[in-house]
Amino acid sequence: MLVVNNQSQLKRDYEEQGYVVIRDYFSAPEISSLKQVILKFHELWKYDNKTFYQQEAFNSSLITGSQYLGCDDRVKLFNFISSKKMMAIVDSVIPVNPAFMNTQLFFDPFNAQQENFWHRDCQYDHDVEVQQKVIHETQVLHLRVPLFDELGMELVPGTHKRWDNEEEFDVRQEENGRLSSESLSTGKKIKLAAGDLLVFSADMIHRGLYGFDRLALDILVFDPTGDFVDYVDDDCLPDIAMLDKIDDPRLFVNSIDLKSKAKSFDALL
Ligand SMILES: O=C(O)CCC(=O)C(=O)O
Repeated sequence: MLVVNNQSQLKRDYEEQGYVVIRDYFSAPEISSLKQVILKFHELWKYDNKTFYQQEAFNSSLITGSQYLGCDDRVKLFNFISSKKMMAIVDSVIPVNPAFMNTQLFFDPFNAQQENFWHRDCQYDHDVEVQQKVIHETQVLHLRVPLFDELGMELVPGTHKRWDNEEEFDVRQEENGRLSSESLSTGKKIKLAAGDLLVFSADMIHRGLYGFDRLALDILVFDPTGDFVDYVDDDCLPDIAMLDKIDDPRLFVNSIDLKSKAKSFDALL
């Protein structure tokens, strides 16, 4: 196991490149216990979302919510998300009041012909002009935990802080006859094994690499100075009874506080 004893180096690497990969960070028992909960969610989710799954899906979300998992499994998941190992990384990148946003589970599309695609997460919320601005502001952090060995992700290092070059823009936005599944000369493939942790900025240019029947849990965390509280779903947060069973609940308490501030503010309007 790699001990994260140099948190300022980790932060420096993340700030420079937009990502950090920590090999062999989680033990086999940690991954196996997480896998039990995630597979339960995944089977129930696939059954319930059969058409979507078979036609186009490549991920699900809201894993910590109450729709598919019972209290004990949710507490297990909350404890994994806010475990000492995870918080050591989160705290080094977001040192003040990091807040939990959501979880996503990435799998291979049912249709093996379905292609992956380059994107920045912010492009689904903002037009190009606003994207150019928000990449210089606070960004959401993805913590990817692969449950099986997988081909991993392809990232364009540094693009959490810089705008696309012409090739990147045309491919990502599908301009000038280019497709978002085409390769990029600036892309860097990061192969991942079960037990590794990949931390990357949601707004850097990236794409998932399909194959090996992957299953990867992404935990999304944000800096409270950014305007992301609306993305937090109440049902995905622990209730009071669950908070008592979480060893270090501050990631969730910070989201609960931000949500309640936002609600009080809305009530004033
Ligand atoms: O793994 C994938 O298919 C895409 C991952 C992704 O886009 C993300 O984590 O934001």
